[in-house]
Amino acid sequence: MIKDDSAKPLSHNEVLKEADPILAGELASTLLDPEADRFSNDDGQFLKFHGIYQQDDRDLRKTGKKYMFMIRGRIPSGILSAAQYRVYDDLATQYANQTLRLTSRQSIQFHGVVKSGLGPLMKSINEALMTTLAACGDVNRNVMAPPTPITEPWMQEVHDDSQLLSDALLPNTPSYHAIWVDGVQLNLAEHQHHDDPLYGKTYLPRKFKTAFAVPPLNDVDLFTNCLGFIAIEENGKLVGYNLTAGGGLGMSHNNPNTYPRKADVIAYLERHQVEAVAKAVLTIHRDFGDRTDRKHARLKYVLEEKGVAWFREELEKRLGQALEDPRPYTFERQGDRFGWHQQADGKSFLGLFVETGRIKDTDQIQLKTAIRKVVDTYETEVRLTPTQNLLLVNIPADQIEGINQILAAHGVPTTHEKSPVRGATMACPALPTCGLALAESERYLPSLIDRIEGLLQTRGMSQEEIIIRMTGCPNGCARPYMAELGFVGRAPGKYNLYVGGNESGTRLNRVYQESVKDADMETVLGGILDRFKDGRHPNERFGDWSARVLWAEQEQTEA
Ligand code: SRM
Ligand code: SF4
Repeated sequence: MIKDDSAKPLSHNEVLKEADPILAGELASTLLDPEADRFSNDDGQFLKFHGIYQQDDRDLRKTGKKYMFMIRGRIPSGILSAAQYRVYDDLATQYANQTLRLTSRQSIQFHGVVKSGLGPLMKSINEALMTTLAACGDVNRNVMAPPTPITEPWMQEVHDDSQLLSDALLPNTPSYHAIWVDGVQLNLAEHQHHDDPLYGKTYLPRKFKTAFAVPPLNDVDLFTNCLGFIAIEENGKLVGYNLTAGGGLGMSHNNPNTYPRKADVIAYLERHQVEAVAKAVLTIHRDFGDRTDRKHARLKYVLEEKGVAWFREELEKRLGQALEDPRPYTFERQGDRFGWHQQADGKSFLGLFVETGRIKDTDQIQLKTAIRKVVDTYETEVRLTPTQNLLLVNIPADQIEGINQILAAHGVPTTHEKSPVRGATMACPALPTCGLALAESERYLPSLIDRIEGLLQTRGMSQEEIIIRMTGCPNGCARPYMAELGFVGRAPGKYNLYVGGNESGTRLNRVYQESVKDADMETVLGGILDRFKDGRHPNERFGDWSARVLWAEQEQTEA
């Protein structure tokens, strides 16, 4: 049953958007005020639409709040030319904390930018003809598409379609350019009636996420998106897509009205219908999403409560035509390919593992310097993956040796020397930047993986790949609910343990044990791995074994 929202008041964010449809707030005047180290809380909500989060360093909270900003780029399909990568790298060095944070949606975040650096950083991104507009906020976010270089000519068309949607679903507020490029505070009275042709005055009830996938690879985690397109190829041609809708992962502990949800496969559409279908799905969210409760405002709840049949009927009504039923497809795996690989055009690409997505220099590995040197020397195109890794692509044979030398000189492995289990990890940033974190994630996972590697080694399973993802709270930013083994922060040093996701990213996992303490990880995980080793079928993956054995046990206990 859909909730009857008529009697409930609109959420505060709705009131803000209604009052200021150009999303300008007092941003430009606060930006120009040298005395202000932060924006008001309400302006903080507008900042998000511009790709900016107001944060404070949580390590320093005991001595008072030190405000800083996180800026997220909008990088469709994660593709960056050498020149564009150079801009991000320079800005990270000049204004952020000397690191680039690759995100789980093929983008880059800057962390630790102080207010005096915010204006120059934003201006530089725009001057380089890039943007942060709609990287966050109640709009369509960065559109994802497979980053691996194409193996068939038709796959380029999937990229073209993802780029088309990325542009077609952008909001058209005049304030972004005015504030960050011209440094001007727009007069709200003159723009009070601004009405975005797609989003209307109040935009969407909540964030909206879009991805394209090319089977059998599900490297974009398609079913976690609000809107998804599964490429359907016939006789070497892209003929159309299966449409998916209603995926999303965010939930809150102890609130059963919130939950991760896998998208439904709704219908088949022809290629020329992509934009119309995307806009119809987006406007269904716009018109039916819950604007009274932001925890219940995602499109997934509309799908869950009104049903797939209702959704398809509403979609077809908006399109003015019926759609075909979905066509057959199969996903087999997710994740990235590390090391050197040949492309279809004879050139090569190199997949680099970036632990927890953080490109930085350490004493042992100078990853940031090394990538920059490769990009400067060879003008190499960079691609960001949905699993927080990086590909260097379109490399002619005569550059391979030189690239290997640069990377080796900076301690960066070019073959995948990390263990398979480490290569299949993701962690969200959590502390100290994320205001919502309940526990560590990015700073904790690498050492936990050391311990898990130890557990696997003593059991003779060091070549075992287990997809492991961790987040510092239940919002699900590193998509832990699709992992074979997921850790979700509950409190400092305590994590809910999830098991049972699969290699193809088509199955949500389930909670296995709550509030596992850091000190108990070896005992709990060691116990599970012992049982996995003894009870698995030949070549059975950890996630499949967990779903077969551990879920069945849970179901028996609950019965
Ligand atoms: Fe996320 C909020 C980081 C992908 C679900 N996410 C946040 C914020 C902005 C915290 C906040 O609101 O104050 C985090 C900033 C932390 C920091 O310090 O940088 C944050 N999310 C991230 C990133 C950087 C995680 C990463 O490890 O890469 C990802 C940026 C992607 C991008 O480039 O756009 C990121 N977030 C996701 C994903 C995964 C995805 O989209 O594929 C999800 C789960 C899928 C989904 O949307 O359901 C996700 N983030 C959330 C939620 C829960 C939303 C919900 O429906 O309840 C929040 C909380 C919120 O929006 O209120 C959130
Ligand atoms: Fe922050 Fe939670 Fe997202 Fe991690 S999952 S970045 S802790 S909101």
